[in-house]
Amino acid sequence: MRETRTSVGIVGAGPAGLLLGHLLTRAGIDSVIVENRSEPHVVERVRAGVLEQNTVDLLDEVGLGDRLKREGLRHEGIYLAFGGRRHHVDLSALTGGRAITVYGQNEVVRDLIDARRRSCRPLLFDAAAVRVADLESDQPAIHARVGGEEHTFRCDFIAGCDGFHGISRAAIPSGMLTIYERTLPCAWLGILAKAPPSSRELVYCRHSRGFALFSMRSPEVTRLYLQCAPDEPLDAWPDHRIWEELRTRLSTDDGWTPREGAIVQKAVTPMRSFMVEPMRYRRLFLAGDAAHIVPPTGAKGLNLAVADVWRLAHAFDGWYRHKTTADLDSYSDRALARAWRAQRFSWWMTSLLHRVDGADPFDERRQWADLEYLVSSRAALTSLAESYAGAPLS
Ligand code: RFL
Ligand code: PHB
Repeated sequence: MRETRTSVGIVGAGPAGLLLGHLLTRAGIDSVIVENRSEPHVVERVRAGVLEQNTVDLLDEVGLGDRLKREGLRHEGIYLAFGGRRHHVDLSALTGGRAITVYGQNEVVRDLIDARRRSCRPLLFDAAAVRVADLESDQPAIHARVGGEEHTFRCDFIAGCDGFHGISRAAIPSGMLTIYERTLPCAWLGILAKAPPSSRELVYCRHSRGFALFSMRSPEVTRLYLQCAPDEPLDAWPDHRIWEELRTRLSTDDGWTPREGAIVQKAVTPMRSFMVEPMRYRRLFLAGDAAHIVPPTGAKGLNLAVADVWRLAHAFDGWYRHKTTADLDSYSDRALARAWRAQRFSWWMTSLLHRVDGADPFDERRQWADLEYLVSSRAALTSLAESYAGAPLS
């Protein structure tokens, strides 16, 4: 068995773990990242697409903005569609110039891996953390299997950035955490299609047959989602049925409809809300999906992961530079405050736009009234725009 020492041991090379590693390198703090999946798997995994203004600003500020600025698609608005009409929401005008950028999560991950390689700091793929241990001591350990061999990483701190199904959260003694959880009674069927986007901006659609979302990845690739049942078998959705359903839900009376093309990827994603409190146990800190999951309707998951590790890197910097624990001690409360706001917003967007099986006519009329009010009120639209474009990091 081999043993290595590092300052911060990071479990998981998703956006949270990789960005934390990058921020620590910039602060001169040593780290090791262990990731149980292979590099191609991590780079090719299709997930989020919408970056808030502050996520883009941060990535740019820390030297990761080149390709993002060249290839990312800046959107100053979104559309809300219902009753056959599309309503434009001018995010930028409503928020004093803030906007979102469409840039695939896998591209962010690719940029982060490249930066890590340039820094020559350890990033180990196919290296599953089996256990985090010695959490009661001031030198906790990550036990991992690296290339078939047992390896121990002895650390000052551990960052659990290993997503919802990771091992870090589970290592915290029972009774120390409070969990808040809701599994939603629906899921999203998502596809990537080789078709130039037929709208310049995203279209969030409420339809009596269920929610649909028109998004994109590039001037050649469209990303689309359909609300479906959580146990929906993919076999039930041949390509022609997906397009027919997307056309039915998304097409509007002005003649707009999604452009079709070859479907190159499809998957069903369950929807859940999940929060754990606190996001810290002694020298183990949780960040990103390891600590919270929001339904994807508000496009907040990746952005929250970025906000968490920005805060955490700052706190580690304070400890190594000045031996102060103030920011480490406030990390959980401050990260949770932002996460709960995102949870609130994602929940609201989800209930505004999704069909609820078994909803009675009262619920349906109320949902409709919510939408009518939203698109007719500058105050309501400003509230939506403020949350969707994202609050500055603070
Ligand atoms: P990740 O990305 O899940 O990364 C965790 C990493 O940890 C690894 N791991 C381990 N490594 C070593 N040892 C172990 N024992 C390990 N166990 C796990 C995993 O292999 C993985 O590489 O979590 P992270 O970094 O916190 O990032 C969170 C984001 O991935 C997530 O919040 C977003 O993708 C959510 N999301 C969206 N967020 C947005 O901000 N905007 C969006 O537009 C948006 N759209 C989406 C989304 C998520 C979706 N799905 C598929 C869940 C759309 C979809 C469909
Ligand atoms: C995406 O493009 O994948 C996407 C966009 C907006 C969301 C969720 C996902 O709310």
